[in-house]
Amino acid sequence: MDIDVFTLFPGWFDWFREQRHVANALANGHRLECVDYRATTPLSGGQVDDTPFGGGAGMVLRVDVVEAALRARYDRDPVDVRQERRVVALTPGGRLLDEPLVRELAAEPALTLLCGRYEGFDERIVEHFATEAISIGRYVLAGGELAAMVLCDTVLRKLPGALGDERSVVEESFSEALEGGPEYPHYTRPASYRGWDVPEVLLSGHHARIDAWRREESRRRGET
Ligand code: 6GU
Repeated sequence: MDIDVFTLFPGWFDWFREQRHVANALANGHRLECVDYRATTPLSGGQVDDTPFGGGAGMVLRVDVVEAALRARYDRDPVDVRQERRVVALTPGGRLLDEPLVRELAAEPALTLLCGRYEGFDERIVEHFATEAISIGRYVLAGGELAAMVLCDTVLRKLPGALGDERSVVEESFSEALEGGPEYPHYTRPASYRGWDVPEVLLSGHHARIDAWRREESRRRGET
């Protein structure tokens, strides 16, 4: 997987890249690189945003600034970059990121993530340079950076070798093994704590019963 993140705050990703599953993925040959919109802005003084036409609060990321950054990175018209890789604009109103979408993205060879700031993107960026708009939830973040990290986190942990134990990816919340349901509850030692006992079946060593119990718990959690 080859991920390029376009952002005004590349430094935010330094911490993210050091986290173990991310670091593992990078050590295994996957790539996560940041591109700073400011490095290639055609405007003076490092300007990247502007006031909205029609008035209103906040600033809007400019289409010419994003074009310059994409051109510098891919050496072609950004309108054509979309033919070769998925270009995701991170915006609160986009398609909600869920497990099926994560699986879809994890199967791609390359992703480009565009982070907006302030009030967001000039709509022409989303319309002409992106293949899609994605949101991580129905609330507004100050910018797309945290959403990009959430997306990278979920995608990178799907890749072989990112987690210590491949089973964690197969049988986790919302996976097909659990028929799309949430994960079953987990317990570890001590088996009894303040009178709160671990369900007896988990201590039984009876794998078929344990499996059945977990599937039932996952199904029940999915009902609410
Ligand atoms: Cl992708 N961006 C911003 N700015 N806010 C969000 C979001 C994205 N997803 C949820 N809230």
